[in-house]
Amino acid sequence: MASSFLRRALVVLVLCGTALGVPVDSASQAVVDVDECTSPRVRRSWFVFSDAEKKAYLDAEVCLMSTPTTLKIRGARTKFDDFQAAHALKMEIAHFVGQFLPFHRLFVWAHEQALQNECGYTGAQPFWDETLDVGKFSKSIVLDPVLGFGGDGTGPGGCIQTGPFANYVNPIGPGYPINDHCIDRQIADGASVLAAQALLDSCHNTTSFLAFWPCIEGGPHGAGHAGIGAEMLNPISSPGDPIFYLHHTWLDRLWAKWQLVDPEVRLKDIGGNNRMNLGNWMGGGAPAGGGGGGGGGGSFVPVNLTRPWDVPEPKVVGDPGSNTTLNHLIYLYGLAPNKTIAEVMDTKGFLCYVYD
Ligand SMILES: [Cu+2]
Repeated sequence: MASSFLRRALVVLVLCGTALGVPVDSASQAVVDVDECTSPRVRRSWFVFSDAEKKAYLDAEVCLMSTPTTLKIRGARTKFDDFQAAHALKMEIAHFVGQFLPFHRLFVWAHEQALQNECGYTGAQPFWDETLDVGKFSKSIVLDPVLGFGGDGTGPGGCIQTGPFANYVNPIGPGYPINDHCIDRQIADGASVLAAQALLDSCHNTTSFLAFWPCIEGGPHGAGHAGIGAEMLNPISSPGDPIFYLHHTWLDRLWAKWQLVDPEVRLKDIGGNNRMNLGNWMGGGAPAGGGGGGGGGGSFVPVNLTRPWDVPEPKVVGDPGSNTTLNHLIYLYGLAPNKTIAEVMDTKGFLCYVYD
């Protein structure tokens, strides 16, 4: 009882301390119970979804796309856009940094919550088992024109022409600019080879977070972004393609599986730099593994990473120095309550899900 009170008090304390300089919504001021997870949701592969389950998920995403934004994060018109907008604002401290995996874990969770709370979705967030599509993303059932995310982009704008998202007008991107455009893709089957099981195994066999995280970010992460291409390959605006969430849930699953090999140690193992070295993208290359955080892989496209005047430099909050610790605060501009990395280390904490 006392320790539970202490944990809650700490959460409140952390939140109050972050009001300075960090966008904090009213929901994040609430005291959050970090202990309750009696029946975790089970996240399953898209490949085992029934047709009805696929349709329910796609319908819910379309619903987010047709629900006006309430957060009004830079450039956003819809609740779907809010996620893309928040990702753009946070880009500089969310990739090639220690919070890469924890940040995207909370981000995907917030999206799953939005599907459920805003659009009545009753399932859990599915993932894309990319090992089944290595080297042949273009033929994946995930891209089915009816019960999937639609196919490759075609024509001058590279717009997707099929599927439930074909007519979506995306107001953000590519990159930081606020620009109406379609969801575009440029599938690169060659780049998707980084999703290979052998590469995943080599990541899974690492024994420290500082080895595991770059292994995932460089290879399997790059595979999904570069394999789908165009919007997905843009490190700032990639959540403009809804397939982003299946890809990042897949990466989150890899992390969760790795953590469960030695939970005593790995549910507390975190580290890394807090700010990325922009040169990782500017130089046209990718770090360890050759994939790149949505910016590398086999078809690198130079991306302008210079923040425009109306995008403030994202602040690092919670760490005493320049390295990522469990106290690092993950904030999502109101998409979800602010959380420390410590709070998202275990998917069976307040996040309350497990993987199939
Ligand atoms: Cu990202």
